[in-house]
Amino acid sequence: MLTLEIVRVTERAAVAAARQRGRGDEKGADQAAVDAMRRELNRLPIRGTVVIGEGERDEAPMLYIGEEVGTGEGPAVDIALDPLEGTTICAKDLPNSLAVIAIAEGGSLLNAPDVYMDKIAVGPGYPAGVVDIDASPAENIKAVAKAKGVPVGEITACILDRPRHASLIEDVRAIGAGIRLIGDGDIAGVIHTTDPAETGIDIYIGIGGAPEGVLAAAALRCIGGQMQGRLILDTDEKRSRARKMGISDFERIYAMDEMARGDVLFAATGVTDGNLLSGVRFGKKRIRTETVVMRSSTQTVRWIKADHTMLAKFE
Ligand code: VTB
Ligand code: MG
Ligand code: MG
Repeated sequence: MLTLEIVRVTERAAVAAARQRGRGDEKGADQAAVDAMRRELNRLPIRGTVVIGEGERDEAPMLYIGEEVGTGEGPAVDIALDPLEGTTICAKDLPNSLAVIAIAEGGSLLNAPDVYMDKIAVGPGYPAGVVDIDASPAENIKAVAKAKGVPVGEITACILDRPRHASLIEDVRAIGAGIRLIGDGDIAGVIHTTDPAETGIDIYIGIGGAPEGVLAAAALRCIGGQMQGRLILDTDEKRSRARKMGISDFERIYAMDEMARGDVLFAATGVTDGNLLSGVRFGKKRIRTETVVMRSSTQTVRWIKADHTMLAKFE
């Protein structure tokens, strides 16, 4: 039942963010999405705890880690969310910003601190272990090409455009593979590996946010694919934050199903236009949204195009 309920949560966060789309105001768009997502979450018949949210309680007044959401009746669940993934993308109206949520049984989502995570992901259809976060980018891309049965030159890797990836980018180009450099939005980057025919992306590699890593792992659990992540805990301050969240092995490599265990629900609504989801459209009499919602236990992936005509009620 929650599968459809959570669609409304991301839809309304996406619509709220989209009203601020292209305005150059990242904070305003983010705040609008957070407000809308929180309002809708509190209507769900759950006893939810935010485990991946907008930050610690002191710095995030809403949807902070540990906040309880829902009506307080119903199943106890863990919630990972990013009301507006890709605030800069939204502010510039560039592709692939999303409103995102994942819900799982209490205790099943990795309580990751808001640090960086090294990530690698491929979609379904590859032999187990085809990529390895400890192998070189060249080895990983060659393995993917071999398993796909195409030359390395026909593989495209998605990488966040950041100075920290300079040598990664160089290594990938050195073997002749292509790179889709993205400005932000690596949850979308990971999800795009699941449908290379549509997106043109075969593999995601690089360092992005750990919260986004857990959300991406939740999505891949439902569609299929492989992902590994390793938290980057390179200062005492980060290590002590990690320790407070129950993490003692700072070098640990997390497999996809160690970041998101058990039965997981995942939903994402497009805010700006993207490769798999169109952004919110404001029509004369309706608002149109596109959402993907999925469940790991049944491996169902539903694409929901919705028209919201009762605008007043929609607010
Ligand atoms: C990524 C990406 C996000 O932050 O996790 C990235 O998914 C982290 O890297 O959309 P930077 O600190 O270098 O931005 C975002 O780009 C923005 O939250
Ligand atoms: Mg956010
Ligand atoms: Mg984000």
